[in-house]
Amino acid sequence: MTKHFNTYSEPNRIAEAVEALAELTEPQRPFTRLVFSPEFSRARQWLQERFEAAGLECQIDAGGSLIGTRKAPAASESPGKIIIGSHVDTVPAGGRFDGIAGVVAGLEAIHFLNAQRIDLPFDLEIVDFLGEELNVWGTSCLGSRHMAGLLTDDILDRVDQDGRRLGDEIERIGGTGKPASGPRPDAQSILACLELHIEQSDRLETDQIDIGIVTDIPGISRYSITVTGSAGHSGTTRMEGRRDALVTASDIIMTAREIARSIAAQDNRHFVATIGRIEVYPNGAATVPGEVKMILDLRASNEHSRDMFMEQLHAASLETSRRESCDVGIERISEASVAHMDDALRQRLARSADHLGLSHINLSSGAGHDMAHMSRIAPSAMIFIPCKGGLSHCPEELTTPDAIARGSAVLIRTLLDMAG
Ligand code: HGY
Ligand code: MN
Ligand code: MN
Repeated sequence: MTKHFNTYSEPNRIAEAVEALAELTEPQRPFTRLVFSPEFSRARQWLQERFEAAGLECQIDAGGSLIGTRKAPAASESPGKIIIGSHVDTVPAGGRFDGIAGVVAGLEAIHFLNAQRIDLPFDLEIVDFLGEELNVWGTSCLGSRHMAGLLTDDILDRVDQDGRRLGDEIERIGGTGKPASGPRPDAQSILACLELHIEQSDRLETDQIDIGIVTDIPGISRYSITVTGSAGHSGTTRMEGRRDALVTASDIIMTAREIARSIAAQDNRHFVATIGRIEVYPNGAATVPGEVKMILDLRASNEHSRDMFMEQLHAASLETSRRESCDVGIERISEASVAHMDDALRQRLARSADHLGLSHINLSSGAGHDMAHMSRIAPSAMIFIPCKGGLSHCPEELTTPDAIARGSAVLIRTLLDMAG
């Protein structure tokens, strides 16, 4: 039986593109393509060749994102533009589909329009947003933040442990390395920003639903937590009176989990908190730990829950610090409010899925995405496709070419719908 979505998108071509990009990884740590890495540059080159072969005009914008544009016919009166984008950078030992599926879906739209010789009455931009994943400079979504005018000087001046300044790295791959003075100058003419992404959770797979239509992307806040005690000889420092920074940090980690559990249980919208990065100094087996640095990653659709969590964490940390005679410092690194996806675009996406006979549900995103920042400057929306077991940010991440083709067909139908 011909699958209706095959009219729009070709799973074999999708599989070939995904496999080609999967080759561009650190060989000893698949699948790893960190922003600014040699693998990343090779992926950019591969992408630019595919964009050009599909007739797109390519440029690297000021923020370092790769943009392939299919222009509206010259006769179109002040055409607006629609953006379809995602990202090809990965986390360390990540997957083959997080971000990549969305860029490949954008190319599928171009192939369909070219094959059908359809001219849209607006420009269509296919975008690989620079550095969507959290990086060593502590900031994710570099390209979309820049487009939204949110990539500031203090972020660009950050230097990693090898002395690489973020602004210089952006300049090295073709951006200006300078902060944007505001949203991209043509933001007013952006009719829509659309992104296809794997769900990175298991709701669609469990409920056997083809398409997720994203309602909102939780606000991501990140804090550094520093615990300072006294390093000492593990053999001679009596148990009484120790100022063990790691014991204190462990108490804070457990308390953070308890507070997050109780808030998540009361909040019917998305709330999670994770301490996933910890550094112990001097980290010697024969030394009582003197200092611990941790990163707290907090995701909340409801800002009241976020504020309540931080209030309770501060209070609990103060109590722990007194009991353990260690100092505890909590500093905010970044904060973003919840991003609501555009209602009218969500309805168009739902209509497109219906037209294609695809099942769909509304759901909130647990992960952060470029559309969170693009939604600050233009109507933005996302669709999710199922992924195996909801796994992501690991080599086992898996979805199928058919699932990407189904999602691509929804994007293509929506473009045709918007073209009238
Ligand atoms: O961290 C995130 O949520 C996304 O994968 N960058
Ligand atoms: Mn992603
Ligand atoms: Mn990711």
